[in-house]
Amino acid sequence: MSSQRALGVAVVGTGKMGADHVRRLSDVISGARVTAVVDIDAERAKSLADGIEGCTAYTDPAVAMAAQDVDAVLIASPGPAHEAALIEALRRDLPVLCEKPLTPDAAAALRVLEAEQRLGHRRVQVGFMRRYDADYLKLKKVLDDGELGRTLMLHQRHRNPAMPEWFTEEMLINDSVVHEMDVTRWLLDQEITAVTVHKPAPSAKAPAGMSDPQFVLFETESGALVGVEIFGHCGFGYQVHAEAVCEHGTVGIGAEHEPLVTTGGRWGGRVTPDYLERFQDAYDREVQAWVDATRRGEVTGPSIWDGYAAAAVCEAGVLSQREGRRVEVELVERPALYG
Ligand code: ISE
Repeated sequence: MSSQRALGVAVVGTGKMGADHVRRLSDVISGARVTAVVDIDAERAKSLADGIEGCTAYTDPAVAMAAQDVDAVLIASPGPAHEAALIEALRRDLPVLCEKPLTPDAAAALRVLEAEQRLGHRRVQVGFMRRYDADYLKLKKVLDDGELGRTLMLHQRHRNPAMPEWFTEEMLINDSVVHEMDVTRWLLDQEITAVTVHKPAPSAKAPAGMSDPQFVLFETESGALVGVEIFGHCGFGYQVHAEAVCEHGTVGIGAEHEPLVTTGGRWGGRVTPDYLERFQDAYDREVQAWVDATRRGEVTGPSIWDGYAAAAVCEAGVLSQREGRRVEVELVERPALYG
């Protein structure tokens, strides 16, 4: 592909996240255009494609990837559909941005990792968008600068106002805490070695069959302890906090994202309603970075190794959630391709 031509992107999956990426690629990102949208719901795909010049609707990702005007693939379908789409994209040596989770389990992630290794070069960026969030980048910089010394503990809070009715208890780990798994590995630059999930008395808002909130404890290679509160149905808004406790001080983000207003003898502010708004800038930066790197012929950002490592931690987390015990994380040896 000539670096002058806009990158033709096939967006696979047009649910909440996929539709938002279609809008982003069409209206916000430079250097790319949506040439294909893919959804098992043919009507949904068609109604999206109809609104975009030069865009074709498909129901089969493999057929879309074979189209002449498709240079790259953004996968935003549900997790269980990722493996087949990733394997097909890798077979065609197409650049991919794959939403998290890479795959629902570590075995599937390993199969994808092996497919990329057979190719001999990286092709896939995994959509851990918090790595592109301005607050998280500042937090990472303070830790990397080293003045605070070693990180001993991380406190993280991840609150959602409510989850869709199909959201399961396991998804609190696989779909939500997976972000804190990646953030922890990235901030501390090390692997998570064990997970223990604790369940306090549930909120009255917890749906049947789901203990909500939960407290997830990670142990890491250096002996750091990382606590994550995951609350799926807090009711009041979307909040994500992180605080690192280091040898010589602490550094935190996410306390208040919105302006603080004082009036009428009171002070306060708005809580962001959902992750699309809270992380809008991060998603924009992430997708722009992917498009720019792809047009330069490079692959940057979180790798399949990061997706695999998070999947292995998720697996340990779901087992701990089910059995109420500490579970160790097992990883294969890190291949040279991933540094
Ligand atoms: C959702 O799928 C996301 O990825 C959001 O970032 C996360 O906050 C939410 O809990 C997930 O369900």
